[in-house]
Amino acid sequence: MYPKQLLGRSGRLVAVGLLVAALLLALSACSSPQTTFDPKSDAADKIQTLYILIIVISGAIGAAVLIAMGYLMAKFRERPGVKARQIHGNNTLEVLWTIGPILILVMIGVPTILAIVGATRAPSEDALHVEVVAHQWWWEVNYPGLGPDGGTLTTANELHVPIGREVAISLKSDDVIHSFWVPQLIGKIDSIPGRTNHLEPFTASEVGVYLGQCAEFCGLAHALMRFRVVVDSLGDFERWVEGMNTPPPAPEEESFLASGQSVFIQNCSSCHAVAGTVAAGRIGPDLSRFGSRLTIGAGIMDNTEENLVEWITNVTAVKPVPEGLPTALAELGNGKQAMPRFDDTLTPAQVEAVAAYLRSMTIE
Ligand code: HEC
Ligand SMILES: [Cu+2]
Repeated sequence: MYPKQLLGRSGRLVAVGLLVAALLLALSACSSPQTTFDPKSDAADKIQTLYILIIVISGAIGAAVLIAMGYLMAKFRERPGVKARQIHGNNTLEVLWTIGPILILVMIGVPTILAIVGATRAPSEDALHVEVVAHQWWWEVNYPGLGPDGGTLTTANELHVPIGREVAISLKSDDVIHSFWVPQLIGKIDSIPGRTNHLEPFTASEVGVYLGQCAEFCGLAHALMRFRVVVDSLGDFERWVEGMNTPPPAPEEESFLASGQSVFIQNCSSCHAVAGTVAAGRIGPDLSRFGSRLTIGAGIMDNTEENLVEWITNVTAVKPVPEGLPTALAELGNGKQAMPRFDDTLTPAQVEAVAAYLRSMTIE
């Protein structure tokens, strides 16, 4: 009868409610795009194995302690007329509960340390090298050697990597500390100003699009500093590299797209580059073949005509970047500037034209 005495009727209801809530919370994590329980690379697999090992061991200990506690509380509860036995030490027990935890810590510690040391291993010879530079609040992505004539291929907020080939990502920061995390593939590790950090080389095992997120508070728009890792088949990856390296066809003279291009060159090219054109600004994300990108604004909205127009018209309505130039970012030095709003300098028709021009540059 003791559980009834321990917990009143309402107490039991609350306990059941809490259990159900915890279960629902755990289940809701199953379908999240940021889940760590659905690894799609060897490195993420390793982390999951370690995680499950630790959960199982600590779960078993937690259960054993709770069951023993409940049993002992019930068995040795106060009874009228019975006096508790007074015990002063027990050598056998003390030896056991010293050795037991040591063994448990070794079981958790050895694989953990091996995994940490393994994470610092050098990439294999044919690994694909990607250099990521974190900016407030977007990601610059460079592929040394993959650009035209063996130069660097640059893009932003979207990493393409081939399936089945090792990928070695190095991380830098242009301003404050950020952190690179793609739960299903790799991470997380901080990008620190003045340092180059290296993620554990990983090999993706399934074609798909994986969500990444800055995982270190880095200012106002930190939560809106996302990115995508696109795992391509080998053929798709080659097509992507080739597409990025092919200069986009010049728009037909006097056309709508040509007017968009000239708006772009006049208003945007000081900050943005489009490979194969005169636009070569480096302050904002590289917009080469922007039409092939999935998202806008460091992964915060889908790349649609409507969203792009909204972004260019008034960026501050969708992302809390500092307003006006020179900006708070510019005061940090570093030549940094935020994306300005264009609703007072461009007409709606001009915004539509420049949006159409950017979206016209796709990869077949
Ligand atoms: C003063 C520099 C500056 C100018 C001028 C500028 N931008 Fe930007 N732009 C930025 C910065 C910085 C970002 C990154 C903002 C962020 O995501 O936090 C950005 C982001 C973007 C993005 C999203 C890129 C991505 O990878 O998702 C687009 C599209 C864009 N700008 C278009 C334009 C267009 C079109 C113009 C001209 C009409 C323009 N920008 C003018 C600095 C600028
Ligand atoms: Cu960040």
